[in-house]
Amino acid sequence: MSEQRERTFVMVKPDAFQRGLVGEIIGRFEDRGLKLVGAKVTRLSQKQAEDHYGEHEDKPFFDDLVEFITSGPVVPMVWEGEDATRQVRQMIGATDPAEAAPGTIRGDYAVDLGRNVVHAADHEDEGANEREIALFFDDDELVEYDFHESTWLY
Ligand code: RTP
Ligand code: MG
Repeated sequence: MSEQRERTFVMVKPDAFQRGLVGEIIGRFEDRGLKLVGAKVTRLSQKQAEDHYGEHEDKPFFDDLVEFITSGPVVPMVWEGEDATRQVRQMIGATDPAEAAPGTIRGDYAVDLGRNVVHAADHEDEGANEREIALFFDDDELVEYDFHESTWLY
């Protein structure tokens, strides 16, 4: 993995399973040309959810957020690419889907602030990727591979 090729943490949320949007959401990142290096289907424990969203523990919406994210399956994933964290945040759109631009994942598939179909690590929080990836994956669950012989495909 070259220095510029970041790994970023992304997670399909339970509402996407309810609405049959799991493949659609994963496909957005694949279509963009990012490289999938880790993924699983799982359901978060209360503790995992509280750790994952620990930065929000004092917010009034924390209990609802934990209840929602533990309400069904999720797909934690790791995507790799140049400037991947910032690119992915742009692709998912604003936190409130009502504010998210059409063309973004939330802007195209969601309307409710509490059910915004996908999570991504915050590109303004430097430790976010490392912390979130470690919460969901062991090192040997992330796969290193090349796309063909190309210098521009990851
Ligand atoms: P996420 O962490 O899930 O990717 O979302 P985000 O970075 O865009 O937004 P963040 O500020 O981290 O908030 C986490 C999730 O909490 C819910 N939320 N509710 N009621 C409210 O004011 C409120 N604010 C945030 C959202 O579902 C958001 O995705
Ligand atoms: Mg966040």
